[in-house]
Amino acid sequence: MKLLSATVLPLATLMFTSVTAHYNYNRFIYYDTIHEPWSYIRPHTSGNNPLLKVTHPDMRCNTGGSTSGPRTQIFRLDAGDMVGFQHEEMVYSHKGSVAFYLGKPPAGTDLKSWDGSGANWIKLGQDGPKFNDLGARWSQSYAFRTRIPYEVPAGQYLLRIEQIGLEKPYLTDPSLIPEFYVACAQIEVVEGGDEVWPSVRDSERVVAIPGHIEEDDENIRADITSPGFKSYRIPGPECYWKESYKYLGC
Ligand SMILES: [Cu+2]
Repeated sequence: MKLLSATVLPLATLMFTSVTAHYNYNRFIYYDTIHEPWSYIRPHTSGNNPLLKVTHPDMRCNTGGSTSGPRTQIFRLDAGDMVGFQHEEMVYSHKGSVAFYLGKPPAGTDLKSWDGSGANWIKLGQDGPKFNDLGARWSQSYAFRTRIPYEVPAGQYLLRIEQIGLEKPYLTDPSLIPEFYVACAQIEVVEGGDEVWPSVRDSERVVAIPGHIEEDDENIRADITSPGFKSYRIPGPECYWKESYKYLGC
């Protein structure tokens, strides 16, 4: 039956390519609008290749992303708005957690020229596995979304996605770590919330990148196919804003 094979074939292709192909979150999402590649997202030179070293400065905004701010536009939005990142490959993301971070340039540095350094990052939201009797279930998609919490004060920020591929060769070669897929959008929160940006006194939840995840964190080497895989802590700090705790997976 033609109808049946036409329905099944793309799915089979999808399942095959999802084992091998990598991807690249280069489209910024605002509600239902999926922008052109690299609009509002700092260009990087990694292509579809993941980052493999959690302690490398490229973890901030990917390779080249610390200096590509001046040629990237800033997207204006309000606290409470829905945003996200999408990639263009015909594959789902690898199984693994996803987290959204917000970074604020230090005083005296404008957003476009900030390289992402310093303890100026907080986690906004995250998504990890749900466990039931059959094991772990992961959200796998082309796109991940989050809400800008209502507390976020007006100002300019880097919005960063960090999706971790946990299916990879660290299980046979412990010197390797999983695949990190990272991108930064430049945003300005116009109508912001009442709270202030966290001070360094909140240091446990205000982090530098790299530094937000330890190299020996067991959660970046979890054996997710093992029958003993029954719990998981999404790497990185706790989410910062209370709004995040309510419904952004924190
Ligand atoms: Cu991969």
